[in-house]
Amino acid sequence: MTTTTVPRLSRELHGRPVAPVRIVHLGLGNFTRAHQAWYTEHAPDAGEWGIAAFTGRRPDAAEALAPQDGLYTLITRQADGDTFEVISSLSAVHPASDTEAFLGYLRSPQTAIITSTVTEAGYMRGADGHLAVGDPAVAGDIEALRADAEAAARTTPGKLVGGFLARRAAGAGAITVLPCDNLPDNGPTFRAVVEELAERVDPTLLDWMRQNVSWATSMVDRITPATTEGERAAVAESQGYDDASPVPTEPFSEWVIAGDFPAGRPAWEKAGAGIVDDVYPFEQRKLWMLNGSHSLMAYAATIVGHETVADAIADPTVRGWVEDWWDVAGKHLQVDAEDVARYRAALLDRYNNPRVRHLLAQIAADGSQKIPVRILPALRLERAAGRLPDGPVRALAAWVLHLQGHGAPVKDARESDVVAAAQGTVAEATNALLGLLASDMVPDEDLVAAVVAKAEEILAQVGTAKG
Ligand code: CS2
Repeated sequence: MTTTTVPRLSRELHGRPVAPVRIVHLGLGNFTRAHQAWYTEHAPDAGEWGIAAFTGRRPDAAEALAPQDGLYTLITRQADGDTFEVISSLSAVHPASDTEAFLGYLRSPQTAIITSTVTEAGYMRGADGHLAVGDPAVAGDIEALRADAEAAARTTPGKLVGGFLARRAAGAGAITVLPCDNLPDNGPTFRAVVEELAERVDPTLLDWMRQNVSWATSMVDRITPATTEGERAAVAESQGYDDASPVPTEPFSEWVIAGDFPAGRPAWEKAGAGIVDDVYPFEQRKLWMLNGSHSLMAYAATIVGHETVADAIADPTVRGWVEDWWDVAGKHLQVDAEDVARYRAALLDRYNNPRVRHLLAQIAADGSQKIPVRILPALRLERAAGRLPDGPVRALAAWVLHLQGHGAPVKDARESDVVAAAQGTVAEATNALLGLLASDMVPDEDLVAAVVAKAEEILAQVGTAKG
C-alpha cells in the first residue's frame, strides 16, 4: 500500500481546533467513533465539548489515533457509494491504563459527563444481576481502592469509584454518567454495580454520589463493523491523506437519551438525538428486534455457512428464521403494530446493505451477556403463556450448537463457564446453560425437547449456503 506517499491525517491538515475536554469516555472503539463522537461533532456547540477517550479492549486504538491528534475518517457506506468525513470531537485519547489522566479529568469541574461503551460484559455483573464480587478483577479493584484511593482500577465500576473518590476530594461537583451500551435500563444497571462497589470501598462515598452523580439512560444504534486494510487504502486514495484508523459505518443512526445533566451537555438533540422521559420502549424495540436478530444470525447463519449479515439475510431460509423471531419479539413490544412493521422493513434495508461488511463472527462474541437480554425475555413471556414459538427456540438452539463448536468460533467473557455447561447432548447443554443464566426457566422439559428438535433442523441446513 502506498500510504507513505500521502501525509498523515492531523489537525494541521484537517479539522477544527481542539475543544476543551468536558466528556470522558470509557471504551474507545469503532462504535463510539461512529456514534457519540459523530453526534458531538455535529452539535452546534461542538467547539465547547471535547471528548477524552480511554481505550477498553483495544489498546491499539489510542496508538493509532494519538499521532493524528485524535482525528479519524468516518466512512459512511451507502448502498451506492461512500462518503468520507473527518471527525474531530476526540480531544484526547489515552490507553485504559492511564489512571493519572483519568483521575485528572474527574478532578476538573469542567468535566460534566462520563460516557461508556464497555460492552455488556464491562458492567461486571454476575448471573444474579449484582456486581460479580467474586470475580478476581472486581475483588482486586475493591482491595486496591481501599488501600489507595488513587490506585489503578481495572474494571469499569472500579474506575468510576476511583474517579468519584478523586472528584469528591477535589470538590469538583456534579457530573452525569451516560452509558451507551446495549443493555436495557443501562443507567440504573450501571448505577447499581458502581454503588455496590463503592459501598465496599468507602460507604461514605454513597452519600456524595447521591448528591453529585446523575445517571442518564440511553439507547444507541448504528451498525459499525471492524475496520479493514481496504478502508485505509480507500481513504488514502480518495482523500489524499493517510488515516491509520478510519471507521466504516452505515447511514442509519439513532440515539435516544433520558436523564439530567446538571453540569450541562452538548446540544445533541440539534444533531438528531432524541431526548425523552423514558428510553425503555426504544431500547426494548432495538435490543429485541435488531440485536436479537443479529444474535440469531450470528449463531444459526454461521452454522449454515454464512460470513456476513448481508449474505445471511439474502438466504431465504435465514431470512425466514429472522422473520419468525420478529413475529414473536414484535408481539411483546410497547409500540404499536405499524411501528413494528416499519421497523422491520427498515432493518431489512439496513441488513441488505451490501457495502456494510458486518461479520457475524464479531456479533457472535459474548453470547452469555447477549442471549439473556436479547432473546430470553421474549421466550420467558411465551413460556409463561404456555407457548413454544420457533423464533426464540431456534435462536437458543443455535447458541447451544455454537458453544458445542458449530459455526462462528466461541469468544465469550464467561467462556470457560458456558463452554463447560455446553458439554454433552444438546438437551443436557440447554438445561445447564439455562440453569447458569436463567435459573427461573428450568426445569422445562418441553422447552428442552423443542430446542433439541430445532438444533437438528439447523444442522440439516449445513452446507446449503451458497458461496
Ligand atoms: C451487534 C451490535 O455486535 C453485536 O452484538 O448486535 O453491535 C449492533 O451492531 C449494534 O447494536 C447496532 O446498533
